[in-house]
Amino acid sequence: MNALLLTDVQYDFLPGGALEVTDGDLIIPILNQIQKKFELVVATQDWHPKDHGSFASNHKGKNPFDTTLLGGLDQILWPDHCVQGEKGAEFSSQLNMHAVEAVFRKGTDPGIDSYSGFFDNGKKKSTGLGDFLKGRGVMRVFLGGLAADFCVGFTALDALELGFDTTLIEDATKPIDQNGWNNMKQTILEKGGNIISSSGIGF
Ligand code: VGL
Ligand code: ZN
Repeated sequence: MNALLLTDVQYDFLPGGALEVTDGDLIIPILNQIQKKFELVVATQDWHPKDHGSFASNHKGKNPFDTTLLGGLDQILWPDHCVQGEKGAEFSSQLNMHAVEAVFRKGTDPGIDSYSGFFDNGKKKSTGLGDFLKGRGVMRVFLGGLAADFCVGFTALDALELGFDTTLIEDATKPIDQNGWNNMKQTILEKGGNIISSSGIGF
């Protein structure tokens, strides 16, 4: 069974959002188009409390994109984004959510960030996504969404570690930073992941 994972297609990562990804909106028609090829579609949602430790605003004297230590881990500080219940945390109304069977929220603990849809950055807590997919008999996962160099990439790396055959759909994702994305792609390929174009989905 093949599953499609829609990663964080939320207003704050789209043009005009608090942590906007350039051309992030261009992936939405592609994600809508490819959903019909999959028997299972799930989504992740970045879902932070206002006092989240990844927000620069919660660290005196720090600015967005500065770094700090959070819970003993290196942390990039972000603009406030995807605050629980706010517009920026909502899925784009352009994204077709009808076929999405489950949504996995992440980043809810103020003391740790969570890029991957499977685990927080310290691998302390699981979201349940891995068990859900395994329970549904999923062997192969395909990924798209935002942002390529953070949440999509780290979700792909955890999927590989959990033993899923993992494929990133390159035209269905966009990065915050192109260099970071080049490095992430390299790592995904080295760990056995696949990177394809949506036109190359072979079923
Ligand atoms: C993300 C930075 C902070 C993402 C989430 O969805 O890629 N990036 N929070
Ligand atoms: Zn976040």
